[in-house]
Amino acid sequence: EEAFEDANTELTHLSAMADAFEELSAVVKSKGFNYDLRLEPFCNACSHVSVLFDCLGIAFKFAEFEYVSKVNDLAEASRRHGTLNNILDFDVRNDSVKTQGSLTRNLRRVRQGLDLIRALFENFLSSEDFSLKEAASAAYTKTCAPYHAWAIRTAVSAGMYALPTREQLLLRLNETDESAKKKMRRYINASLPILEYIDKLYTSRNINLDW
Ligand code: 1PZ
Repeated sequence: EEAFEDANTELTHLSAMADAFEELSAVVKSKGFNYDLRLEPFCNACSHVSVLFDCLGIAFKFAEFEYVSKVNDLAEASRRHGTLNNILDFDVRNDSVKTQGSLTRNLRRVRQGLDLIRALFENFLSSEDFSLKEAASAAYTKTCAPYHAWAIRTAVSAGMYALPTREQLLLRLNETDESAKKKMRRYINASLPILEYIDKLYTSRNINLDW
């Protein structure tokens, strides 16, 4: 009997991702928005997202490369800068907040990636009639497309046709519909305070979020 119960709570990539964001979220929630969050635990949580890319197939290799290299840049900067606040202070001082490749800009993009996944999971949960392609397209349109160049948007919408089906995704994640939904819900709830925390880093310095 116990073995059957264990099968339900089996540690999958999706549980590891939910765990990582819940841990980070607990810190932000307990210490408040003035807390000086360190880059290292933040980047560790962000790196868990990469497992999703493995389920998407070749069409999203460029998205994976984009996302992973930005997370790696931030992780590499953690020695020099320590915290998220410090990278914003650094770029404000150097007038490089929105400069391509700057840490503050990379953090903005990674945040948009985390929001994309949140929106995708929301769509996934909202209706079983939503195909993965529809759920992902709607999430992308809302969270990232407004900030991406035309060529990128075009490539992404072409790539959407190559996404697996809902069933294929669940199989690759080693989840059932039920187990995946629970973990997606956990990620959604955990990511919200983190997204808000990141936004406040910008707005508290009078940097708008329209980019
Ligand atoms: C099951 C999940 C299916 C979801 C599929 C959604 C795929 C979205 C793909 C987005 C591709 C973005 C490609 C490149 C974008 C770059 O132009 C920007 C701007 O970079 P900059 O000019 O500042 O250097 N880069 C980014 O926005 C980086 C991160 C975007 C990738 C987010 C993906 C999130 C994870 C998707 C789920 C696995």
